[in-house]
Amino acid sequence: MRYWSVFFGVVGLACVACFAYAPFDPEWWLPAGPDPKVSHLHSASSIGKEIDALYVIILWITGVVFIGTQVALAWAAWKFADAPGRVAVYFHGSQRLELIWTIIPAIALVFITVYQFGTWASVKFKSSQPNVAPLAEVTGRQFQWVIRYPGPDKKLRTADDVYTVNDLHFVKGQKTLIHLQAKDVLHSFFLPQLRVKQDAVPGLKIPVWFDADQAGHYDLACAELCGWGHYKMRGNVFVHETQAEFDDWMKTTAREQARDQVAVADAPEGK
Ligand SMILES: [Cu+2]
Repeated sequence: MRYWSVFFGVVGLACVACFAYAPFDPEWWLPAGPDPKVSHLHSASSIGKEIDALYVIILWITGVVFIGTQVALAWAAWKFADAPGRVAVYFHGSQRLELIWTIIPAIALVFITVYQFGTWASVKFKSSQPNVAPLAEVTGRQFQWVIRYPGPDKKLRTADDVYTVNDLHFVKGQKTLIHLQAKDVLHSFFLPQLRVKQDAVPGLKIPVWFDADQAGHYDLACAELCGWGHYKMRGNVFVHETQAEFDDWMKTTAREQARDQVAVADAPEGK
């Protein structure tokens, strides 16, 4: 019976075919920026390109191992298929084999740990944060992202603060810093096209920075299962082409916010 050998061989070939096809379709693997012509196979953020390069290295390592094990599996299933009169051989483990399959993965993991360290430092270390005033304070709560921008006075927690829910705005090409926090449980601030993922932890204010080299619409998501309404924490990121465009948006939003507050204050009792 050599069906299993054929089966494992075909599965291996199908996976290799997917692997070969992936570079030709930007939606297959890593999410790209809004303009597929510019961002084909590239994240739209400066740090995202470095992170993608790490993914590619890891894909090569795991790809080679996968193909190797798949070929070995198909070969063994073929060669040692059940045959009339053949008796199975019993043995009690092999120290040499166990050493080999412990040491090789350990070397691979240590290599990845050391190799990615520079990227990790440039994403997460305080010393690599851009030296700019925070754009906004982003608070995860069940089940929305509340985003609070300092108003014209550039100070947070004053009367002219501007709020949005699930909508984050910033300007193309600018290194942008936010302060991330959580009100109730753990959430995870996730910008897939920009390769940003950071847990929001109750009691902590965590600085997070990013940028985008294309204007347009991106996704904001919560990547931590935070309760029944987790799916509602899907938001939007709008990257403005220019600072002037961003300022216009901010002014309009502030005006609408002021109008709504007046409307609430003027509403008759009980409405
Ligand atoms: Cu959440």
